[in-house]
Amino acid sequence: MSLTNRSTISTFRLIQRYALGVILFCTTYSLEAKNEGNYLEHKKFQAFLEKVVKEDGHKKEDIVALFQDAKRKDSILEAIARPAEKRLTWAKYQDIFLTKKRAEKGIVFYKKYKAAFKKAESTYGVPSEIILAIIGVETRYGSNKGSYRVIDSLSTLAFDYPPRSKFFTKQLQQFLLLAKEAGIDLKTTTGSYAGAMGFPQFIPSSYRHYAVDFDGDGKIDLINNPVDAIGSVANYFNEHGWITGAQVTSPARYLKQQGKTSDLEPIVNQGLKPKLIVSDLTAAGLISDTPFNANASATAMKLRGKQGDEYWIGLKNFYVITRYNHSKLYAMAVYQLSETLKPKITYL
Ligand SMILES: [Ca+2]
Repeated sequence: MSLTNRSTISTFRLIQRYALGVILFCTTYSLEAKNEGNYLEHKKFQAFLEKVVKEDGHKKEDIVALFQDAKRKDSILEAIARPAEKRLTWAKYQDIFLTKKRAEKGIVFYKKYKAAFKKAESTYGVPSEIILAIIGVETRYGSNKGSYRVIDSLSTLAFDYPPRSKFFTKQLQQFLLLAKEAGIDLKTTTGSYAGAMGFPQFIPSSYRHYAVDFDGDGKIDLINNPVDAIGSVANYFNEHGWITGAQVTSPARYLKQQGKTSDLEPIVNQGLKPKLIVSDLTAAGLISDTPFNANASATAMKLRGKQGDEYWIGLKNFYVITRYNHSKLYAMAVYQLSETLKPKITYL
């Protein structure tokens, strides 16, 4: 092979490689532009920018600078499309949240912050085991507070997730205000795929309205301060109507009455709000294992458990737990974890 020929071949190969490189670069770039590009040119961002400058007095250049760095994340869109509460049965859900390990870690966490739990209980009337179970289910007592940058998750959901765009645009607006008030770093703060932050996973609007400075150091910090988190969860429950000392839920049995053809379907799983009263459920053949006041507001649930269908009657306090996360599986996991923890922390 002559030098000339070799040189021609290598030039050809170089061109080939270059062309391939250009194609690869363009493909990668266009994918990145779609998946990870910033939001400055996005129509919804521009409307948002006008709004927050006008309503909240932010400087336009500050917001633009911040969003130069905000990225759309497809993993966030995938996560919100299939939340655990919608795709899992109760049998599967309990395997995740009601483990021995989660209960054991809860006892360790309680011991460490016992004084704060006691104070939260006496200040807000919410039992320690409920506060503890919330923090346990949300973040395994602060060991998993979420790794998405909040600015990315809220931008992605506000600007690129039409079904919840309105809600997350509001959360994004709240996040900017929260940063000013609580000294949160807008660029580095991380949380869940839905922008929930800290030990108790408060979304920005909840953080602004329900978080409290429970250790009195002059700062409200749910991200690094477990004491503020404990007080804030209790305050959230108190503000949502937790009734001190009242029951939460009870398993029930379905006794089909002779001669009656109707079944329970029209009354079970009819939303989270307790719209019926206990005597309505009794009349339909759903009998609580625990004695309840016949006039108490109640909701009837049927869950697919490990041994087949389970019936439960939820009272007002069960509904209050669902104000934290609008799911009966979530509230049931919190309740059952709290019941496991209760006898173990009572005499600590
Ligand atoms: Ca504090």
